[in-house]
Formats: sequence, structure tokens, C-alpha cells
Amino acid sequence: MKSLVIGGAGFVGGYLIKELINSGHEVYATCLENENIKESCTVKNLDITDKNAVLSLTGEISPECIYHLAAQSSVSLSWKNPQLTAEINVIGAINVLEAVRNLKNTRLIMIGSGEEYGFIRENACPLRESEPLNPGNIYAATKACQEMISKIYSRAYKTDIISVRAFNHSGAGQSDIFVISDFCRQIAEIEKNLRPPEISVGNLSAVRDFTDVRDVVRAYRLLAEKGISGKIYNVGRGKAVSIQYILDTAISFSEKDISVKKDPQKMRASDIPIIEPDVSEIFADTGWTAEISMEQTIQDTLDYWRNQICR
Ligand code: A2R
Repeated sequence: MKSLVIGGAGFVGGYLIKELINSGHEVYATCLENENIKESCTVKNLDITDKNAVLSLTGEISPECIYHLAAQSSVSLSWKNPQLTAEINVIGAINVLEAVRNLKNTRLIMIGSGEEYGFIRENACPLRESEPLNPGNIYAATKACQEMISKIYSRAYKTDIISVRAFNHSGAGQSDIFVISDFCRQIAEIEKNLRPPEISVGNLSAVRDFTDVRDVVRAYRLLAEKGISGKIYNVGRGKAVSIQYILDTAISFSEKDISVKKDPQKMRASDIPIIEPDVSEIFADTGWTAEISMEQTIQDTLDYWRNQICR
């Protein structure tokens, strides 16, 4: 299959490109001018806010499937710069939708977020795709908007689109603004005596659903191959755990005696107690289920930071 990954230089992009190459796909990928892609595929520069550039590049490549990962993906930046977030996540997504509409025989895997559910009803977990969306931040609202407009393109123009709501994912190479990477980085620094043996944490009682990024990109490929056009799929483990469990597991992988300190800066004003998806739709249509254990993801992320910090 000829595949195009838009936003290939991000955390998920590298893993997705590897997954597609290993599955025999012919892979093209895009990144911004100031970024680069290490994986061996055909790389093009593309800013998705440039409508003509999106139309011309996709027309030139004419892929059978486009994976749209490019985004302003930071929740905190979305509060600081809502205009930029909307320009990339909404206008950029419309440019990609227009391109796919023009191509006619291309499937689009539109990557959204579990954040779209937002302030969920009590006892709503596990969240089914039919659950109403109630986004709690600007990033989530732009992703919900991207999904709604995708639905309109599916219905009005019969464009072949699959929308994904990806829940927390993690793995080696992820930024340390995300919790597993943050804990693992701190532990690796403690092991190298770069900080006192004390790990700083936020709310440990929140219960969240984490999937290894390698499982997540396999889900995206299977949706491209077997997903049902027009549908929305949750992608997640379907088994949430507390942040306390993640912390305890990460600390147990170190020989150091590490204490825990609560950092008020890491507490969020309104943390929803539990967020867990129902993943029966993706299982029913593609057979996908998460295979890599949480413990393995934590171990691999810790080993990644140990290597990074050596240098
Ligand atoms: O923000 P940067 O400089 O890291 O670049 C990001 C890139 N990007 C763009 N690409 C093309 N045109 C733009 N105007 C534009 N603005 C930003 O998209 C980055 O290289 C990529 C997104 O990757 P990450 O931020 O690392 O997100 P990740 O974790 O790979 O998530 C992939 C997708 C996103 O749509 C998330 O919202 C969703 O999964 O959860």
C-alpha cells in the first residue's frame, strides 16, 4: 500500500513509519522545514496550514492512505495560543480533508484524541464512541472540531475517512511533559546523581489508560487496512491504572532508594478521577488489542532515558 504520513517527525510519526515499512508499505512522510525524519522513506516538507502545498503534494504522491498526525499537540500551549492551535488543528485538518476529497480513492486516518471526551458523566467509563463529547481544553476542542468536520466530509462527499480517538500513549522518545516519560527521566537523573533521590509528582490518584506507542501505530495500520469507512474508533488498552501504580512500577525498576515529593505545580485544577475507553469496536472490526504490557513500556522508557542521560 502507498502510504503518506503527515506529521512524520513527531513522537508517533517515527514509530508509525517503521510499522508501515515493516509491513511492506511504500512510505512517504512529511515534516516541517526545521524538522527531520530518520526512518528510510521518501521525505517531503509540508506545512499543513498552506492549502496549496497540501493539495499539490498529495496530488503528486497520490497515496492510497494518508495518516494525519500533524498537530499542535500540547494542551498547555493550546491555552497560551488558541489561534495557532485552531489554525493547525482545524484549518490544517480541513486542508487535508480537501486534499483527500480531490484524490477520490484515498483513505484518511484522522488522528484525534481521548481528550475529546473531556468532562465525562459520572459512571460513564468505559467510554463508548457514542458517548457525548464535552472537551475541557482548547486542544481537545480543536480535535473534536476536526472530527466533526471529518464526519461532514464522510457524509456529504463520501470521502473515505476513519477517525481515531487515541488515549494516552507512551514509549521511548516521548517528551517528558508526559507522565511516564517524566517519572523515568527523573529516575535516570537520580541514578546518575544529577538530582537528589526524590521524585516530584502531581496527582497520583488519577486513573488513566496507557498504551505502548508501538501498539498504537499497529492499531492505525490495521484501521487503514480493515477499519470501516466513516466510523470513529477509540484506541487504548481498555484497562486504566492509577498514576500511583505507574510511579511504584517505575521506582521498582531502580536500585536507588527514591522518595516521593508532591509538587503543587504538577496538580491540575480539575482532574477527572478516571478515564477509560471501551475498545470493543476496534477489536470487532480489526482484531486489534494492546499486546505490550504497561510494565514493558515503563522499562523501555526508563532505559531510553538512561541512554540519553549517559551522553
Ligand atoms: O510542533 P512541532 O514543531 O513539534 O511539529 C509538529 C508537527 N506540526 C506540523 N506539521 C505540519 N504543519 C504544521 N503547521 C505543523 N504544526 C506542527 O506535527 C510535530 O512534528 C507533529 C506532531 O507530532 P507531536 O506533537 O509529537 O504529536 P504526537 O505525539 O506524535 O501525536 C500525533 C497525533 C497528534 O495529532 C496528536 O494530537 C494525537 O496524535 O494525539
